[in-house]
Amino acid sequence: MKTATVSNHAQMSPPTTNKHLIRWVEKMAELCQPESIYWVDGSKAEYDRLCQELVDGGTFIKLNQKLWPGCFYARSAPNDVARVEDRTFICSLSKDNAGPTNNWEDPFVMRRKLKELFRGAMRGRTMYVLPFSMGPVGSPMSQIGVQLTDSPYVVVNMRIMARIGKAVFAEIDKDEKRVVPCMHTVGAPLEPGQEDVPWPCNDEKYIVHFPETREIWSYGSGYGGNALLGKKCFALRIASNIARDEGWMAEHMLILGVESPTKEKTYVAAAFPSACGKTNFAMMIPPAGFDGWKVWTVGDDIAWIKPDANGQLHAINPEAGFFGVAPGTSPKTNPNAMATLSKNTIFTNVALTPEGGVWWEGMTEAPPEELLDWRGNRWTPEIGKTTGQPAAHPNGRFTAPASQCPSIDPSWEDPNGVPISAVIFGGRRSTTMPLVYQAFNWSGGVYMGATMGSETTAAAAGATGKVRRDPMAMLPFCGYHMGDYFRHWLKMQRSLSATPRVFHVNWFRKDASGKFLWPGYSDNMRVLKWIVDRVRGRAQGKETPIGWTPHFEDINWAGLKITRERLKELFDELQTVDRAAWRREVMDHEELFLALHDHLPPEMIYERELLICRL
Ligand code: TSX
Ligand code: MN
Repeated sequence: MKTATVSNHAQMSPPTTNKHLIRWVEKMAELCQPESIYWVDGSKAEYDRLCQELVDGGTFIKLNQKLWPGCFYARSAPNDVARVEDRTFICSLSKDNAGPTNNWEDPFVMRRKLKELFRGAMRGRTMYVLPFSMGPVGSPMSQIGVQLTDSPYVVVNMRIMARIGKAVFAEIDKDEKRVVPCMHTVGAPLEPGQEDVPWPCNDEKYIVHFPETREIWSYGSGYGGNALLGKKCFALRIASNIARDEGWMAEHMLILGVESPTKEKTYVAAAFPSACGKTNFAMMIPPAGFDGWKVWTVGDDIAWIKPDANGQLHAINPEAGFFGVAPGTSPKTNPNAMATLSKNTIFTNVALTPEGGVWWEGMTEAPPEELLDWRGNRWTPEIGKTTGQPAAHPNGRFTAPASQCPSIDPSWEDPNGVPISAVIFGGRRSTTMPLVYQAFNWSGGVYMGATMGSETTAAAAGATGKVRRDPMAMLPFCGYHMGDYFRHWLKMQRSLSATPRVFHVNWFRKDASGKFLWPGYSDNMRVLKWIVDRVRGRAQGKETPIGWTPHFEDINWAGLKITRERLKELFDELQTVDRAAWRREVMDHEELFLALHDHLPPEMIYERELLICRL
C-alpha cells in the first residue's frame, strides 16, 4: 500500500509508538482498502496543502483574499446538507439503555452491517489518521479520539474545530491514554480511472455509536455533525455516557462569562434548542446603559462540566472553533461572530458573490444584485422571489477559529475550566413562558430542563408553531436513556457543595397581534444581569407558582427609549404567569413522561405534582 498522496510530502513512519493504535489503523486499512494512509500532523503547512488539493479537486473555491483572507468556500451535495437523525443509532447491548428517544440496533447486527459497508469503501482514496483532543491538550477534563476518514474536507474542518495532530499523538504516547476510535467514510470508493466529484457521499447514511465500547462509525455523509466526529458524536453522545459513568456532565450548552464594572466575573452555561440564537447569546454585546459590563465567550455549543475537589462545578468548551449557522448572522445580530468569520474560515452551502465573497440571507439588509446560490446556480433577488429559493441553504455554515472571536474569554483554554454559577434553559415559546424565571431548587431546575420545549420554525421540517419537547436541548444528543439522564442530573447534586442556580428564559413571547414583545439580542443583557444578581444574592425574587421572577425595579432598564409606564406594561405582559395556560402546559408534560415512564426518576413525578398544586 502506498502512503501519503499529499503532494510533495515525504512518507513518514507512524508518529506514534502506541501499538494498539498502529494495529487498529492497519486493521481498518485492510477493511477499507484505501489507496494510501496519511498520518495528520496538524501543521499549518499541511492545512495549506490540503486546502490547495481541495481547490484543485473542485471541492473548495478560494475566496477573494483581499476581502476574505485565508477563507475557502464549499458546496455540499444537495442530499448531504444536515445531520440525519433518523439514520443515527445508539447500539448499546440492551435496547433499554438507548431508550425510546434514540434509534437502536443490536450491536452485533450493526457491526456486521458496518463491516459490509466499510469493506473497500475507501478504495482510490487516502485514509487520514486524524488524532484530536476535545478540550485543551493535556487538560484533565479533555478526551482524546482518533478519526480515520477518507475526507480531506473533514481534516481541515477538524483542524479549526478541535486540537489535532502531533501534540495529540504525543499525549496518546505519554501514558497510553484511552482513545475513542472514530471510523468515517463518505462511502464513495473510486474505481481505477474514475473521476472524483466535488462532494463525494452516499445516499445511504449511518451515524452509529457503541456506548459500551466507546466507538463511533459514520458512513455516507461528509457534512457537519455527521462527519466531524469530535463534535456531536463524541463530545455529546459518547461523552454523555463517559460522564454518567465518571460523575460529570456532557451538555449541549454555551458557556459565557459576565464581567461587571467592578471586574467581578460570573460564568453561566445555557442550553437552547436549535433556532434560538445560542451563538448570538454566547457572543452578546451589552446595550447602551451597561457601561463597564462585558460578556465573554467560552463556547457556543458544548460544555463539559465537572465538580472540583470542593464541590464547585467547572466547565470547559471541548471545541476550538465555531461551526455556526450562517443565515441570520450579521453585523447587527452578532458583530462578534462577523469579526470571527472574517478570516481563516471555511464556508459551506452559503452563496458566492461575483467578487469572490460570501453572502447569506440576513447578512445585509439588501441582497447583492447577483449571486451563485448554494447549489451553484445563478441567483438574483428576482429569481429568489419567483422560486422562493434562498441563496444560502438555511443550514449553511461557517467553520471559524474560536481564538479569532473578539469576545473570547481570557480563560477559555484554562485546563481546569471556568466555575459555573448558573444554568439557563430556554426555548422559542410565543405564549405561556415568561421572559425569565428561576427554579426554586435543583430538582425543580432539573424538571424545568427536562420539560423544556421550543416551537418549530419554518426552517425545520414538520408543522410550524407546535411545541416540541427537547429536554436540556439534548434530545438528538443524549447517548443513553433520557430517563436515566434526568436521574444523573438529580444525582449530581450529591457531589456539589453548592448547586448552580437554574433559570428559564424566553426571548420569543408574542403579544395578541403576533408581535415579539421583547427586543432580544443586546437587551438580553438586562435578563442576564438579573440572573447574575440573583446568583450573587443581590436581587429580589417574586414568588410565583412556577418559580421566582424579577420585580420591575430589579431589572436595569437604562438606555431604553421607552416611557417608564409603557415599559412597565410591557414587562408585566412578558412576565405574566397565566395559570390556565400553565395548567395546559403541565398536562402536556405528561406525554414525554409517559414515553420515559419506566426510567423516569420519582422526583420528576413529584415536581410535577408540586407544580400542579401551586397552580
Ligand atoms: O438570536 C436571537 N436572540 C438572541 C440574541 C442574543 N434571535 C434570533 C433567533 C434565530 C436564530 C432572536 N430573535 C432574538 C434573540 O434574543 N429575539 C428574536 C425575536 C425578534 C426578532 C426581531 C426583532 C425583535 C425580536 N426585531 C425588532 O424588534 C425590530
Ligand atoms: Mn448544537
